Parts: sequence; structure tokens; C-alpha cells
Amino acid sequence: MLSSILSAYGLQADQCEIHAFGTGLINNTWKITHGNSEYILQRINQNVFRQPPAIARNIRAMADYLGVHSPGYLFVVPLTTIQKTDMVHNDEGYFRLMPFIKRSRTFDVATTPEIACEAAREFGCFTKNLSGFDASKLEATIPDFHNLTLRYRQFETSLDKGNKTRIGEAKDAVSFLLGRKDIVTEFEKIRNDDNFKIRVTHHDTKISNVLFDDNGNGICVIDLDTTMPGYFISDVGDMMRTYLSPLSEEEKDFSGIEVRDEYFLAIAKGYLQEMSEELTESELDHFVYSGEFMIYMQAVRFLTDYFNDDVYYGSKYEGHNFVRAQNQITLLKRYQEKAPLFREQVMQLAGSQVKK
Ligand code: GN1
Ligand code: MG
Repeated sequence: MLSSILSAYGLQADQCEIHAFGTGLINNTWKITHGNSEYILQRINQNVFRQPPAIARNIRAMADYLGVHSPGYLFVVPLTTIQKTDMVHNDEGYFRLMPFIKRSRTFDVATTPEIACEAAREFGCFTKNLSGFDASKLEATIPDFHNLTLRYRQFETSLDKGNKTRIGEAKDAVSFLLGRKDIVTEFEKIRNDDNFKIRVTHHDTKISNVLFDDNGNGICVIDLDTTMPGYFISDVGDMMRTYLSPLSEEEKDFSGIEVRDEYFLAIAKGYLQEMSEELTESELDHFVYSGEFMIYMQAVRFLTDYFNDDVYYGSKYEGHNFVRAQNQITLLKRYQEKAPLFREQVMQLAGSQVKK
């Protein structure tokens, strides 16, 4: 299947080593080795990304801007085919090939606060470098991706139309999420707040989307498919969701889920190092809210998918998405306990900054 794709880039499959790569839930990813050259090949999941060419157009537009305004900034752009296209389209879908950055490594989990801080700095730097770029020029590769109002509505619909047995079994989780609708209400206030800026937002800031060198310094951010106009709370919030606990969303034993203060501080330091001058006072006031926003939204999305018979995320065992949803609910509770402390810390960190 991959040989015709590789040949579009002038590579012969029988001269390449091909290995499945990474842990993403959405796209298929392979590492391709051809002599001394290494590449990442991906097939875009078209059930999720309805218009894959929009991804390529977005990346091109950002690359053009950064080439002029931040020439030293490493921004990984897909390679072009012999026909000079950014992607290959055939019956199997849309594919693209990227250079594999030499001597780079990724982490599946945030293993130290330093790594978390570097990742946060990289995501902050990405948005900062693109702050002069008109975000509205980017196409929404997944319309309403982080629109919590819509996610909540989809949850309500799944309660109405979804798998009745599963809904019955998840009563506690359902009433917890319905009981935290204030998180949705706060999001709606943000949408009506002119001091909340629509920025170039990555929307998938897990640690494995940052490349590091051997010394643990960040090199660049990757996986730009969901980069589109959005709010900074998506990026900061998903870092909190995925770096604060030592256990991932896959963990079935919730007793070990905790929110580590030093990782919160690391995210805040790293991100604000780049972004404190950019953020408005309203935005800064919602720095801690961003964790609630993203953890809550992910719990809602997993539970909705469970009620919809796992059509979106898939499921490796019976009840998988229910476990993921409960895991995220536990994380949200742990996060909530620390929120007052975190608010103080953010104010202290930002205290010396002149806010716009
Ligand atoms: C999906 O495929 P992956 O792992 O990069 C999802 C994210 C979720 C994440 C949860 C396009 O990302 O929003 O946070 O799963 N991406 C999409 O693991 O839905
Ligand atoms: Mg992704």
C-alpha cells in the first residue's frame, strides 16, 4: 500500500525500512528509513479531518510568514512530491512525508518538571512567533474542535440517543459532568470577551508533540494538523491535562492520579516566559481555568464517545472510553483541589509583568 506513496516522493519501498511509529489515536504514522535519510510518513484520518488539503494550506501559510519574520525558528514543513504537491491523495486517503529531525527524541510522558517547562516554552514560543500572523487566515481543520458549548451539546444528545445500557452504568459520571456545567458557562463568557484573543493555537500540546535534543532542550513543536484559530486555554489546558499527573488518560487504577505542583509551576514558567507580554489581563485571569476547561472537555468527549459506541476514539477493550472518562473526572477533581494554590502562583509569576 505504501509503495506508490513513497514513489511519489522518489523513494523505492524495497529500499526503505518501514516501521509503525508513535502513539496517536487519530492518524497512522510510520517511520521510513532510506540509507542515511529518515522520514515520518502519515496518513491523515479523513473521518476526523474532512479536508486534509486545508492542513497543508495552513502549514504553508505559517511557514511563509515564519520564513520572513522568524527565520531562525525551526518549523517542520512536509516535503513536496516529485509533482510538487504537499500531499499524495489516492484511494487509501491522504498521505504526507516529513523529514525526521536528526538526533531528536520525544517523550511519551513528562518525566521531569524541566521537560514540562521546555515543552511549555516551545508551545508558547510557537504562538508568540505567530502573534503577528492573522490567525483568521487559518482554516478550521476540525470545525468547532474545542468549542465546549458544542461538545456539551453532543454529550446531551448522546444521553438522549446513545447506548442505554452504557448510560445506565455511568450514572455517577454523568451527574458529575452535568453538575459542572459552570465550566461551559465560563467558556461562553470567554467567547463574548473581546479581551480574549483568537490566536494561532496548536490544539494538541501533549509532550510527544515536542521534539527534544539529547540535553533535554526543546527543538520544535510538531503535529500541526489541529493548528487553527483558537484560545490559548486550549494549549495551556492540554499541557495541564497531560503533564500534571504521573499517570495518563489510559490508566485504569485511578488511585495514583495526582496533580503535581512542581509540574504546574513548570508549565506556567515555561509558557509565561514566552507569552506573558502577549496575554491580556483577562487571559491571564483564566490561566488556571484552562486546566479545568481541557480536562472537563476531554472527560465529556470520552463519555460521549462511550455512549455513541466508541465511533470516534475506538476502544481496545469493553468499557475503554468509560475508563478514560472516569480517569479524566478523577484528574479534574484532583486539579480542583489545587486550583486556589495555582491561582496564587500564577499571580506571583506574572506579578512583575506589565499587563496589556
Ligand atoms: C486525539 O490522536 P491524538 O492522540 O493526537 C484527539 C485529541 C485528544 C486525544 C486524547 C483530532 O489526539 O483532541 O485530546 O486524542 N485529537 C483529535 O488522547 O480528536
Ligand atoms: Mg494529534
